[in-house]
Amino acid sequence: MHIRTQLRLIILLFIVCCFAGCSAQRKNVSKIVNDDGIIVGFSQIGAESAWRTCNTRSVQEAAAERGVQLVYDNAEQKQENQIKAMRSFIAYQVDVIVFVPIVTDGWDNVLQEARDAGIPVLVTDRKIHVEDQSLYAGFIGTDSLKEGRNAGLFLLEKFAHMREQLDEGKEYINIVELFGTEGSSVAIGRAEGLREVLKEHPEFRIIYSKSGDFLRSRGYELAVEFLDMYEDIDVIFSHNDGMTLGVIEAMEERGLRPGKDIVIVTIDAQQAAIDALIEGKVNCVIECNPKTGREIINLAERLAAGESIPQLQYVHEDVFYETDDLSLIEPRGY
Ligand code: GYE
Repeated sequence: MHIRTQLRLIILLFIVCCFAGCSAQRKNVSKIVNDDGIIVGFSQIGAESAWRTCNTRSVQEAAAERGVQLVYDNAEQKQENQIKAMRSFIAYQVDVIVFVPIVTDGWDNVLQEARDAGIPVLVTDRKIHVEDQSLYAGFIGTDSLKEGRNAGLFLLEKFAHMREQLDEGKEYINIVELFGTEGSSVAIGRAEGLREVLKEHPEFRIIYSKSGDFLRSRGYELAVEFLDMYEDIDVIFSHNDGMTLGVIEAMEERGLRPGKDIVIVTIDAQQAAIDALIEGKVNCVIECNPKTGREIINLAERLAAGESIPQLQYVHEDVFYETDDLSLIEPRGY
């Protein structure tokens, strides 16, 4: 290994230790060593769902494939840990920073520091709000507004068919929403997209909306709460499969039939959700694609080479309906 790279890696370990307050002790800082590939600092938010671990794996595998040295930090769901990690990447002078912003706000300063250090930043998965859009080179990830809209369109279709099954006197179609992480662009987008589509249809009303932080355990706890509170729930709109699986568990414990007694719409399309769709326990699964590693590393290499990249890139995503030929769905791998 070239003496210069060895020196940079030793300095890296030292600086990561200093900056992240020995976050290296947090088992999360890892690196892949090879000859002179570019060095990418990757700040991931955590491991809260099967989606997240698949996303991390996808980036790590793509980096290894391309001979890119990936300095990975898991912020354990804390923005301050992400900012610490990004400052350690800056101190070390990585070639590119890639980060998943856990929430939309609070990144202006550290992005300014990266720019002052001449390090391009790629935002992935979730979006940010910054005064100066040029503080980051580009975004690649999901179109959460579209995901929310697709959920709304499915409900319009579903209840158009169910209208006659609903009691004559039933005035409203009651929706319970399991919100993702507060302040995250994906939760905000999914919620907005649904409301945008349903605003012209006042018979649909959201009677309960709480954050389950994308966690299965929270999905379960909140289900116990809202099933106690309401007799007449028609729809559960869950911002991710992890929370949905918790809901299904709680419903079945009470002898309720998910997907039949209550219509369920969920987002991510991990294998367990597709299995639930096949079993009729959920009615619509909206894909959110975690396998963006190759695109991310490709964009990082272009940035390291001084190229510009598109400011906004959405990854391809499908919707899986209960009425589809579900045998055609490829194994999800997460
Ligand atoms: O839907 C959820 C994860 O940011 C798109 O975060 C991602 C979301 C995904 O926890 O499972």
